[in-house]
Amino acid sequence: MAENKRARGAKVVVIDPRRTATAEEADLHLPIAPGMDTALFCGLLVHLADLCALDYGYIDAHTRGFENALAQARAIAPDLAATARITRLPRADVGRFFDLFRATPNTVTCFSQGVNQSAQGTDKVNAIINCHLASGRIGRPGQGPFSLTGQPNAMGGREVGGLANQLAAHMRFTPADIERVGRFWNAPRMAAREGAKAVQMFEAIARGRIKALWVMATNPAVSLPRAGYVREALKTLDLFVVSENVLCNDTVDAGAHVLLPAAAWGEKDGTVTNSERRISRQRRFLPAAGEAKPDWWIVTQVARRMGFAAQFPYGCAAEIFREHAALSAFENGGQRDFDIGALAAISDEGFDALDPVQWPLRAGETPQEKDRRFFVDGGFYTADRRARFIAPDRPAAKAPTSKKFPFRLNTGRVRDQWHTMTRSGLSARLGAHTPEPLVEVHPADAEAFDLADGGFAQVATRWGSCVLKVVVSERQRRGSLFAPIHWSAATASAARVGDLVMPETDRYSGQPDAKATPASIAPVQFAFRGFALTRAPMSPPPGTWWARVAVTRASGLLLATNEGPEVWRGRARQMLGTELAEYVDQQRGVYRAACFAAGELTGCLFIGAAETAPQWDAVKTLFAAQTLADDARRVLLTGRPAEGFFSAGPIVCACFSVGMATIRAAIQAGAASAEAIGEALRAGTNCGSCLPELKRLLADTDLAADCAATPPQPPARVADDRAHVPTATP
Ligand SMILES: Nc1nc2c(c(=O)[nH]1)N[C@H]1C(S)=C(S)[C@@H](COP(=O)(O)OP(=O)(O)OC[C@H]3O[C@@H](n4cnc5c(=O)[nH]c(N)nc54)[C@H](O)[C@@H]3O)O[C@H]1N2
Ligand SMILES: Nc1nc2c(c(=O)[nH]1)N[C@H]1C(S)=C(S)[C@@H](COP(=O)(O)OP(=O)(O)OC[C@H]3O[C@@H](n4cnc5c(=O)[nH]c(N)nc54)[C@H](O)[C@@H]3O)O[C@H]1N2
Ligand SMILES: [Mo]
Repeated sequence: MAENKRARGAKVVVIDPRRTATAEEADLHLPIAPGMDTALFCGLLVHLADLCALDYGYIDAHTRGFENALAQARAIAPDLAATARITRLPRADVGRFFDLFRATPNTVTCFSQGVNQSAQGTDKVNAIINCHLASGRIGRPGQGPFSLTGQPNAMGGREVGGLANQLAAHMRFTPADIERVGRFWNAPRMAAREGAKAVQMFEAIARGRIKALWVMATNPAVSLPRAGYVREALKTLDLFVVSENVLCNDTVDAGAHVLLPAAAWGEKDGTVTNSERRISRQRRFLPAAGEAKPDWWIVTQVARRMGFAAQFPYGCAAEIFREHAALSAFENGGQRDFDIGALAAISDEGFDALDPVQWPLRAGETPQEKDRRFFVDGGFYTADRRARFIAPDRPAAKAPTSKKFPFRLNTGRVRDQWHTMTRSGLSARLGAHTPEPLVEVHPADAEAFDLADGGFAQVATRWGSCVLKVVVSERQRRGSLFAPIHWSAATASAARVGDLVMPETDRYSGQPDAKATPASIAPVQFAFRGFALTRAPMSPPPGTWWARVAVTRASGLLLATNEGPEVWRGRARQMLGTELAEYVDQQRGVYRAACFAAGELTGCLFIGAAETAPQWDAVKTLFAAQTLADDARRVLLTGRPAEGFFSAGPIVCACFSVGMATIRAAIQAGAASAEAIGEALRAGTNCGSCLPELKRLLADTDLAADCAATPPQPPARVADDRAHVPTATP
């Protein structure tokens, strides 16, 4: 997207209550009031209608229900002023967005969880699709509504029917489809209706309606709303099976009776499908660890032992794929979009060599490029082949804020972690960017609620509470809080944000509203801060705030505590080992200890007054070394980098492990643009996701340079994540 903007002048509009890194790259950012997207797109539809910018040819030929949808849009957002008022956006910005959309036929509306994860998610999506249908901007290159599915294989999951409200191969719970799938599989006891969706399912477990559960490749004790309730529900099951890559996570720890070791993505064979319907082979590149087996193999074995050996004869992924392809084509006749019948007889060798292919790929047809584009000439997958305009409901928050819970808690992702961190949390490089669980607060709210940047706060909702590090940021909306979803009981003392999220769901999709729970926030004081580093993961001391961080060749704990140096001194031997070097300064509340074994640093513990919290960047680099030179050992307990050695600071570019201090130094040495930083340090030249941060650093450094007369000395040497230790100090 950034390249399209740079090379061809594409305009990017970001609609997000927060000014995200994506928004910083945009031509226009609309910090919409939470949940009000339906109003914005209703306003847009009205605007397009009033300025005669609709494609009535397309509407008449290929759709139904337009008049009704437009009337409802008018009722919700009659004009620009009303749209601006409901969405709480500046009128001029709404006007600019409407004009841009109207004047740009090649418009794609990409949306993900800010739209979907909402009690009005389906309405929001329909309001967006209505604008594209009404302007005929659908299916042509560069035009269309585009749901960015989040999981790498979210589309593949839908193709195989991995949802409570679908059968396999895009068939539904209609009598004809149930009968068809049953006949194909010779399955006399087909499920006759939709199953419970995720949130409902755990309610059914809590009520004792579901007695056995097999959790595969998801960590619901962390990621579902009201995660504490989910955990309790899991404990009531008669049979609770988990297939996992990892030995423990919050779901396993909730009391799994059976834990099946599953191979991870790089350890198994299969296919994945991306958002443009392109199926790619996923090929194994690592041997499976220990006794781990692919999920398909595990399912096959269980089925055989339940007496279904004849129905589960599979010996490899290709065999399953052929059956999947055959079902997609079974009695299809062009009625169902998902059809890969052309692959139903693919050989094992053909499957192994399969290049990425886009569906539909019907048997006996040579697809033309135009067949690969849906909906340009209608042909929707409804009985009359016409698309339906759906009139949305008036948007309204499902749960009101109150005196007790005056904020809206918005939740989501950070750049360098994946969901519940069971995999990404193991990477030292990724852990360096955002090491602690946090909550973002607008400066005005921070002031009103006595919250300090870098301090701590308790965020509470009707459902639970967390203690998070406070990040005060202009990029946050007033009245909203934002907390990332990644931490769990496995990685932090009190940061499982799923515990806070309300169980309200969209009434059609069942998607939980994870972005708008009423919440409160209050400061939490810790007199002391610190960290511990050990070679093997240690169990955190009770009663302390902690967050676990992967560090090169070590396991890190960031600590915040009201227990003073004396208490920590008493604990150090137990935490680290017996051969300790210590440094104590009672007056200043400082305790530092380092443990060595055979010249190698094996553990350290730093505690200090919160105001002068010890920083671990320098110590971390020393820790990455095999052995420490004498001078490094001497300076270790000072917590400062050894002379001639320089800590790169918090990592900004994760691809090349380039730290903030290194980047600032390069800027001061003359790098005046993100490109120049890239040339000097490679930062930002691979995945590019740190480019917004580089630009922010450039802007900050300009400001600082205006204020400071003498710039700090550039470093003599630059460290990276991979253990540069001052053994050869110049
Ligand atoms: N690094 C990283 N990348 C990931 C993932 C990960 O865990 N880590 N997960 C993947 C998965 S499975 C998914 S589903 C995707 C999700 O991708 P996104 O949907 O981009 O991720 P979220 O962080 O949930 O961000 C949603 C955004 O919606 C905004 N928002 C909140 N409420 C509203 C609202 O009412 N209206 C609008 N317009 N915006 C709102 C939030 O402020 C937030 O910035 O990410 C995928 N990519
Ligand atoms: N508050 C809030 N909650 C959210 C969201 C939000 O934005 N806000 N986002 C929601 C979204 S969009 C998503 S996608 C979910 C994600 O939530 P989850 O799916 O629960 O999170 P993951 O950490 O991806 O969990 C995957 C688990 O499967 C394991 N695993 C990985 N690969 C395999 C495999 O091949 N086989 C097996 N058997 N196991 C494997 C991993 O170790 C991990 O424990 O969170 C949802 N929850
Ligand atoms: Mo997702």
